[in-house]
Amino acid sequence: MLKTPICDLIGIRHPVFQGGMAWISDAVLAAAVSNAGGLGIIASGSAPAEYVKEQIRIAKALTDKPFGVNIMMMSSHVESIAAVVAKERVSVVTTGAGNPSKYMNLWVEAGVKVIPVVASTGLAKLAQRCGAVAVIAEGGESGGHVGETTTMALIPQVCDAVDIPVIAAGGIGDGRGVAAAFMLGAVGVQMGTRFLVAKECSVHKNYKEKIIAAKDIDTITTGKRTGHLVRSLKTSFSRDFSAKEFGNDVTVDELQALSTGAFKLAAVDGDLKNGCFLAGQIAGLVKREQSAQEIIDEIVSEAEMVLGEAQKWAR
Ligand code: TUI
Repeated sequence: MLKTPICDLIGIRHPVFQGGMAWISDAVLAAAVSNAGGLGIIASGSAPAEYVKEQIRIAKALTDKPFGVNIMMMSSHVESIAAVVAKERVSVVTTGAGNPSKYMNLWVEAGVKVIPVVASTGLAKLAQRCGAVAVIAEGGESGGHVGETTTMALIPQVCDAVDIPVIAAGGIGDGRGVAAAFMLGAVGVQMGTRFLVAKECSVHKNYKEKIIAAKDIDTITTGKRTGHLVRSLKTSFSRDFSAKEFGNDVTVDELQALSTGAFKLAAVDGDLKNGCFLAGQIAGLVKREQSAQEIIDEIVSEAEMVLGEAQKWAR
């Protein structure tokens, strides 16, 4: 049993969150993770509020356990989605890719527990001041939109900066990662890449196959010039994008246009040529498709073992 303050705070059995991955984390995956004792999270990505409302209703029908909704702050639908999660009184809202402080009052008053994803101590402190019950500190090893600081360096600094519980994300894919995160002061973990290959995850099979085939050095970050650093698998799309952004003959607007729609092409269509396959650096560790229950049970028992043996180094 891994029992930490985050378990009681949100009413979950295991301190394991499933990351909200745009176009990937739907109600079926979220409910499977919540039913397995973790915290399942529906991603809203760039979808409209009606989609999010429908997914919340489906998840409520599939599980009586707490689940969350992730809101991408750069979405053009952020206002209406913020209202939907308050109205539906979802247990937990996580936010990403921006500053959620404008909406914190609305959610806190609706009894929604807000857990922002942060990539710096500054945003972690701001989140705490605005009423966040915890923060997810995400290192640059993670997939998708990333900060520059690694999980190893970020977690202890965020833990020192705030009094609320810290969940670690970025580069965590098994029980060793969970144990390490706990040693850095975190009381829970969030994983995206590992849950992407869950049996209950409906992402295109090409995507799962690419994650399972990936090795340690198979991800790349692009987007330095557009200001949004994004980590994805090395593919013809990401190599081409990388070459273009280091050249001078393509404008920032043209780069932005190139990436529009590429996440969906990967997740929904499995488009190996034009898709952008977001994935964390831990993809190389992910070896097979398993049910959400198997993933959580395996990770928890590995972490228990590693943590149980840890004192052998300190006699
Ligand atoms: O948000 C993510 N991962 C994502 S979002 C996404 S969609 C996207 N589309 C186009 C460009 C970029 C992204 C794909 N993957 N993870 C959570 C996360 N949030 N990681 C880092 C941050 C973050 C970074 C800076 C949060 C806040 C922040 O500061 C904003 C501020 O105003 O201080």
